[in-house]
Amino acid sequence: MTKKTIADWQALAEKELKRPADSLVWNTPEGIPVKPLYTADDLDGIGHLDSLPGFAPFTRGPRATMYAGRPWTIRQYAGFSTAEESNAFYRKALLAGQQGVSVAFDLATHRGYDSDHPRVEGDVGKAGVAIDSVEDMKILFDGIPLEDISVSMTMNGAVIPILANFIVTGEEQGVSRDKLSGTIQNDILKEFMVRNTYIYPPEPSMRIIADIIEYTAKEMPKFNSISISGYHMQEAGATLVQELAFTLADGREYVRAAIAKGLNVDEFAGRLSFFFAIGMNFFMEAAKLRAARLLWTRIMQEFEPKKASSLMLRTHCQTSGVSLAEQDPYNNIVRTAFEAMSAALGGTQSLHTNSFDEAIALPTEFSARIARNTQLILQNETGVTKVVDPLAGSYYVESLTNEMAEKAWALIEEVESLGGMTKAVDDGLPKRLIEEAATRRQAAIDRGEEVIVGVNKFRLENEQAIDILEIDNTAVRLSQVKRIEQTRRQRDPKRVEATLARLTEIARTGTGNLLEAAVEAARARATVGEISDAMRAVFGDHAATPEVVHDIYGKAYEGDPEMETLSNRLKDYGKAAAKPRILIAKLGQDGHDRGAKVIASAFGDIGFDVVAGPLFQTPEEAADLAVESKVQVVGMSSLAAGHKTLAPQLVEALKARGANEVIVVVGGVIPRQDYDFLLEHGVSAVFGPGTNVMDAARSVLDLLEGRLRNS
Ligand code: MLC
Ligand code: 5AD
Repeated sequence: MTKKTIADWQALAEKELKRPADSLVWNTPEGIPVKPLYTADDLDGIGHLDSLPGFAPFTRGPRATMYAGRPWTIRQYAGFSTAEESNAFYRKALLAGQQGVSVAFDLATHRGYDSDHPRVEGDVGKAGVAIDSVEDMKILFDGIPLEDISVSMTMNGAVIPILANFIVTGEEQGVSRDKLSGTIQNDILKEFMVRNTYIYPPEPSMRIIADIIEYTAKEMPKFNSISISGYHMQEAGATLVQELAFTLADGREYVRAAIAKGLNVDEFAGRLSFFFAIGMNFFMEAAKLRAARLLWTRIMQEFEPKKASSLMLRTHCQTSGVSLAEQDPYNNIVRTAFEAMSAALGGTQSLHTNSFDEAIALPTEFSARIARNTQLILQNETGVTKVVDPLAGSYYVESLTNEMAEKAWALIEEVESLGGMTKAVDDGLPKRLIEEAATRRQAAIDRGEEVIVGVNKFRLENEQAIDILEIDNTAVRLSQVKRIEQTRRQRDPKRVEATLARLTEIARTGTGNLLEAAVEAARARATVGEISDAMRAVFGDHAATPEVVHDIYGKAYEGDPEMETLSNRLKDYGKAAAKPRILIAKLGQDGHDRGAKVIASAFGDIGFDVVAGPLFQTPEEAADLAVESKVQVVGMSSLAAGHKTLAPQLVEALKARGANEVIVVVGGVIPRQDYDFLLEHGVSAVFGPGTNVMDAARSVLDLLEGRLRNS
């Protein structure tokens, strides 16, 4: 047989297809043209191919034996309601095969408010567990031996009081801080970009990070000082290249901050860790992790470390929340299993698999069991743990690894040319690029170009509601308030005052370590809110101005008759009444604003006047803004489960201002079980997850036209 060439293949392919083979090229959102065929030729010139696991640049994994020696940690992120309830959940999960703990705090805690603060009424205990002081933290870890179980805490805003509480909890459990193992997220740059649970402005926030790196480097050798996170970028709509590039650029910035603090790179670099999302682009996600390790080594070499571990990227991964759907939710089990497999093939060190009810609510015991078992089955039944980096040498995956690395490196260089990530964040470049990508993707989904099974194709005629976890947040808040009051009664007020004063002083002068001072305050039973306020007094609060991208959604629909009809209807309405104006409102401490941003930018392109409200408003503040800006509609976006408290309050606040005619609609993560409640409390329409934005715009216009006819 004569050896066949690519030209032979192409000829055969075109015969099969009856069109050019090039028409099979898939242009991914990353701008990577994925070809239908990869061959040995695609490996020409790729430098990393002969590397081995355990050795720099670690493309094939940070450990020599990887999962053959020790499988990744099954670390499910969880937390809800009170410390007692979350503790019971962790203990059961550990008995059932989970290997590490990962704490989800509620949004009040994230933003440094005690549960009795008036701004957090809708948030306490909702999206995570409420923690106000060491007393709560001790309950959270009761019966969980902190010398054996590693604990991850997702905390960025109130990172100083939370880590201080954890250290004191360890002490009081008899585990000194040098024995505590785990990870604190402590990654503020991505909060400014996408996750929004910041408290202070960027500069003092960077100092907090450097102080934590310094303290943990000296005092807590087993603790990972940071979890540099791209996860939330992908959730917010970033492409995989953007996620990879901005995350590594953030990492570089933190290294610089720690070095500027006087640390030697080898003192802390081995305890930096990472966190990526794993979405549905199966091979590209695995390639992303391989490329991440390769590029991190390249970045760290600049700092000339002596230890190999300083060059090593270790990461946690979580399957993608945005890839999951409310519709036909059992499909999510399948999606998550594929994503988990991809994370394993990419060589993650630790993994969270999402529950199938993700798009609707927090996991129930049942959905959490399936999510955990997905990993147990992968580890115990599929054989993926037996071989290190099984995708190595694949023409496709090696090319992807190389291409991802090259594309991400170009973006990292662009960030460098702006002066590094803090400057780039300040300039708004990453946020803007991510929002553009998010809006583009929404349009592709709404237009059916990107298929989501059960959502925009193969949709069920009748959806059945599933059982979900409901949290009575009034009860949680009242029990938290009771414990805060008890703690305040039992502590020595002078000691509290003195430790807080010292913390403020260290914040003011810039000398001394903030975490070290906060540990003293936590020992004295100062609360999370009080410790946060002691620094707020010097650092102030960070407030971001919402910006909305234009002409991305509209461009995707250019010339589309659906868009023309809707725009014309809007124009007609504008002639009969005022131009339709909508306030997109975010209430409470819910900082998940991808949905709000996408809606604001799409509605703007469709022809609404859009007022993009700031984050973290109270219902009263949003009502004031609605009245001042003379909107006819308020669209409240809720992703953190506060809607049953906050939406009725918004309706009442509008009424109290005589703005009864303003239509209130609610969109976001709203379980079907809550629709009637909201409609009975003055909400005119509810748009759940997966709503087509054009449909939502039509519904809002229907409501406006209906109101006009009845007026
Ligand atoms: C590992 N080890 C091995 C080995 N593999 N030893 C011998 N042979 C092998 N093959 C050793 C390691 O060196 C280490 O010891 C120990 O075993 C544990 O392994 P690890 O790989 O370090 O795993 P782990 O402890 O789980 O740490 C993983 C991590 C860490 C480094 C990525 O940072 C982590 O757990 N991160 C989790 C972050 C997280 O859960 N975040 C949730 C975010 S949710 P030693 O002594 O070297 O340490 C979120 C959502 C939201 O953010 O927005 O709210
Ligand atoms: N419990 C479990 N998972 C959670 N997530 C967020 N909060 C919790 C919680 N309290 C997960 C979801 C979400 C991602 C940010 O983290 O998967 O998409």
